[in-house]
Amino acid sequence: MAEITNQHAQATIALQGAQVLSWIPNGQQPVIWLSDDATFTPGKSIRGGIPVCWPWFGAHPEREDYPAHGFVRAAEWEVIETSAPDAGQTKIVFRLLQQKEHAAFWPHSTELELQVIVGPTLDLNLITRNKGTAAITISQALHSYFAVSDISQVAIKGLEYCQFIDALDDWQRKVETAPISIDAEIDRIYQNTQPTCVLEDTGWQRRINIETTNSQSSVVWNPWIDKSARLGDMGDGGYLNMLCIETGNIADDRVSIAAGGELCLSVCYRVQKD
Ligand code: TA6
Repeated sequence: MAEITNQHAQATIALQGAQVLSWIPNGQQPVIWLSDDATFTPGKSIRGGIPVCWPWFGAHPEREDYPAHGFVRAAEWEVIETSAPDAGQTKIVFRLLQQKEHAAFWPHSTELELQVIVGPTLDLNLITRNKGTAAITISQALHSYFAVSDISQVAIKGLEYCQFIDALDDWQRKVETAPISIDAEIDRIYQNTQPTCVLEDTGWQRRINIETTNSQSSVVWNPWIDKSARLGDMGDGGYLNMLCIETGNIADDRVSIAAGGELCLSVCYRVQKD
């Protein structure tokens, strides 16, 4: 783990998956949720934090035997840079360690880097470099688990009027009509999203502003009771204190990167106290 403490915040990041596990701005409630029952088993994704889903989101389009959400969240990454850009922030840069077995899933020459900047905001830049001679197409997401006071006291604003794919209703396409409140299992892939949305938490009297770059798709997920039981690592009542709002390039928004090209998917989390 990389443990970061600076004048603004604390953060913990696992080298496996370059997975942010916690970000706590000083004097505030945690922003990122980690399951009480999370397991730290090499090669197994950790429940909570910000898993990196790459180079496919969800099930692989052709091979159902390939790991869900790609292979990098359970792979080893290395730290290639640390610095203190300014104003007491801390920057740490991870690169995916190339391993032979990856070629079976992904026979392309690519480089994957995650830049994490910890400060008054939390900033992530996921950079894909296509080192090959042909274009590649990927889908991806920063699968963020947010900590909430109580799931009945939150609402998501900024996805109204967006089309979404309902993973719980035969992948049907529907249109969002209002701010989103959660009172049951939800699993939706929003398309053509705006660069920003907000998670309002009246219980903790705060808003988490989610500002994105190069992303037109967001996923909203809460497993609720039955799915939590099936997953087995959500912790007792964990679904009451977490909500995933994931920033990505998914479904219609999957992206093609030209030979020699690169793409940077970015997100910035900014907490505003009411
Ligand atoms: O992002 C939502 C989702 O795709 C859900 O369908 C659910 O499966 C979740 O990801 C967690 O996936 P995981 O493979 O971590 O159990």
